[in-house]
Amino acid sequence: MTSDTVTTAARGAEGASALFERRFGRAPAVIASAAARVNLIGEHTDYNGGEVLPIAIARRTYVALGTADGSASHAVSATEKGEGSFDARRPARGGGWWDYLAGVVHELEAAGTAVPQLAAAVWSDVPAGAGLSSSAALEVATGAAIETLIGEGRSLKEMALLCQRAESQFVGVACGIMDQFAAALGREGHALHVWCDTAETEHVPMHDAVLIFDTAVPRSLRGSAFNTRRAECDAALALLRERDPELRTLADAEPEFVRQAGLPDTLARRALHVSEETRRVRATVTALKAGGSLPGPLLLASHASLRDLYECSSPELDWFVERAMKAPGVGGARLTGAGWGGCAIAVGGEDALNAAAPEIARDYEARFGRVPRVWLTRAHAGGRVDVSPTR
Ligand code: NG1
Repeated sequence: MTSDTVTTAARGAEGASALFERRFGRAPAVIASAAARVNLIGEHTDYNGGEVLPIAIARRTYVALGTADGSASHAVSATEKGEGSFDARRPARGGGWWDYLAGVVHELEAAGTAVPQLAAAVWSDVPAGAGLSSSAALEVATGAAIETLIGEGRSLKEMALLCQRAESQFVGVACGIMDQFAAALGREGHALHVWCDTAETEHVPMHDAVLIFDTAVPRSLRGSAFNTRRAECDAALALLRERDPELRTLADAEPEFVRQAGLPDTLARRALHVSEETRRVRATVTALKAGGSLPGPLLLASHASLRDLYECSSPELDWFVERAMKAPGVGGARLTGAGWGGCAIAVGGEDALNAAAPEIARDYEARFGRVPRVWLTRAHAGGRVDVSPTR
């Protein structure tokens, strides 16, 4: 993995720089990058004030940047079609991939930072739509590049918070803070423990290899079902507050309190998942801090809860978890991300995962007629500046 990562880093910065030169006829002033992420445990807890434990992975998005003359900013991408343009003074949503860049500029302007017109070139090896948060990687890389260009001294954490506002308010995807935090604050050899209610974070040693398995099932239900779950969680919290007006978040509710609250069945199941999943994050963090590996049983319990209580799994994701657990040396597996298709993970020894991956992929294709995508990763660095301006 290490040599792969080095190659990717060199290719990414060079790719962004070469694209910039081709389009704009000069070298970029700055290049910054941010990572894709995968969540180890803590699913559907971020928007309920709970805890999450993602890692940044060895797939990255690079943004090469300079200032532009004239009254418009321009953006090109090595992977996305179409050239974007927007006015950095008054960015408006256009429906294109460059909305993520325009959104970051919009939030910077809203925070009182005057952003000059920009020229931007994007290079990425993060697959879009696979549940690896390609949008957060693009936002954070953009934010880090602009910050380096204009030098207002914002930290990566402040930038991640600003990027989350860009995604939820400008682009209009009501996400929590997990994705941008992982893309920005991930650290090699560590998972990122995030308290989503206070935005506090800590790095927890995590040296396990993680197999990411993309079921290649389009997440067509995801948007509407995700919103339904959010509404159910809000409704459950409102009812629990009738019994305990002091209850701050759904994640704060103890499992026993949820069980005895007499909530309507569906709301009780959603609330119990959020409550227990947050406590599974804490138990996982404790195990990692004690020098252990990711505890397989907790990952399996998380999956069972997502399947039975939160009802966001799919036949393909359930099949993967069951099949992965039959492979020698695999210690745990679960769906990751919102569910309803998308990705799952398995953990265990690197050799075991390497041996299991092609066999599982072959069986999956035979069973479902879809070709999965599979990556083996470890915890990598989040946001960083790859090339700074020479002042
Ligand atoms: P995915 O499905 O990986 O995009 C979504 C949310 C996360 C979190 C998880 C569920 C977006 C952009 N991201 O992740 O914030 O809520 O679901 O744990 O909606």
